[in-house]
Amino acid sequence: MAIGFAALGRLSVFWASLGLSLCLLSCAAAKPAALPTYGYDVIARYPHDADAFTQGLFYEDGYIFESTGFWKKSSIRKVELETGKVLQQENLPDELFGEGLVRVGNFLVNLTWTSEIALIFDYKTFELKSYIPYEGEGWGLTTDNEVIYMSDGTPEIRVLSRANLSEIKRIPVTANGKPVEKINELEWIEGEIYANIWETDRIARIDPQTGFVTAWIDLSGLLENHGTVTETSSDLNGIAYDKAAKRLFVTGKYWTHLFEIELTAPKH
Ligand SMILES: [Ca+2]
Repeated sequence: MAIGFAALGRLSVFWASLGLSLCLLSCAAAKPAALPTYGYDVIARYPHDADAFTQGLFYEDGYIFESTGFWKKSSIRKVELETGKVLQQENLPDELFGEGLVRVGNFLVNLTWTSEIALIFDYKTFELKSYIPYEGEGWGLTTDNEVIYMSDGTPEIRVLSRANLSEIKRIPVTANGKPVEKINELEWIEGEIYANIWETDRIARIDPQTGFVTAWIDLSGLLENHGTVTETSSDLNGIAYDKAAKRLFVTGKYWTHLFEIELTAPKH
C-alpha cells in the first residue's frame, strides 16, 4: 500500500516529536545542574576604614588583621572589630603593592601583586623580618594550619608549604567544568575554601580536594543596602572567619563597613 502524503506528514510529525523527546531526556542529562546560590542576612555591621583598599582579611586572637593594597597605600593592620580602629599598622615600601595576608606561627606573610616577593613580618611587632620570592602574581592567601593556599589571578590555587612557601601543587578551580577566573581573597572555613571573585559580588565555595565550586554566595546589594556607597567604594573583597564563635565577616575595597553575615537557604 502506498503511503499518502497525509500519512507521511503524520510520520514526520511523529519522528520530530520523538526526536524532541529524546533531546529532552539526553539534553537535560548533558546540561549540568545549576549550582546552589546562597543569600545572606546581615547580623552586625562595624566601621571599616574607607581609605583601606582591602586585600587580605582574617580574624585571629579577637582582632581583625587586614592588608591593604594600592601604590603608596599598602599596609598591614591589626584592627579592633567593634570600632574599626587601627591598633597597629606597618606601611609597605612605596614601590610595593600589597596583596593577601596570612598568619603562619609567629609571622605574617603578605603577598605583593607583581613584585614576586612575599614579605615576612613578625606577628606581634609587625617588624619586617625577611622576604621570600615566588613566580607570577600574588593575590589572596589563607591557611588550614597544614598548608597555605594562594590565589594568583589565574583559575588555579597554589598550595604552599608553611615552612618556606615552596609550592606543593596547584588546584584547578572549576564551576560546572569551566575554569573560574579572578579568584581573589580567600578564607579557609570548616574544610572549604571561600573565595572572592574579583569584580563580582560573589563568593565561591570551593572543595579543596577537587577544586570544584560547590556553591555560590551572592552578596549583591550588601554595601548599597546596609552600608554607604561612596565615590571610591569598590569591589567586594575580604572574608574572615571567627572559628570559635562561627562568625563570618566580609568587607570590600574602600568600604565604609565590615559586615558579619549569615548565609540563607540556597536557591537552585
Ligand atoms: Ca581571608
